[in-house]
Amino acid sequence: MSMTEILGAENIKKAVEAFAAVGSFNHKKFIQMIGLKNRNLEELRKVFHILDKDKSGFIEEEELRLFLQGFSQDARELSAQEVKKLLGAGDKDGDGKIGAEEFSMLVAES
Ligand SMILES: [Ca+2]
Repeated sequence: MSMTEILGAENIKKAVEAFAAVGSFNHKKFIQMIGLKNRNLEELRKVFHILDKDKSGFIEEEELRLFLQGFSQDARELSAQEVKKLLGAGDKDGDGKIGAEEFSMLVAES
């Protein structure tokens, strides 16, 4: 299942366009706009697995850089500072990456 099947192409387009400017990314607003909060756990897991490109079970820094592209291929990359902020918000146990549980928490907090 693809991101557009889970979240809808229109939602994704709007959310990605809203944060097109470098440095403007706000994960809470993005998660709200893209409708992630309204998804069930199974759908959240699918989204997580798409973002976890190498299927390591974690979203690492490199994958966070490509976070927006996980939703839309032509989206921009996140800046180093945006990655740092997103990681800081999502990495609850401080291991430098975001696991599936942490991803669910990040969505729940948004
Ligand atoms: Ca990974």
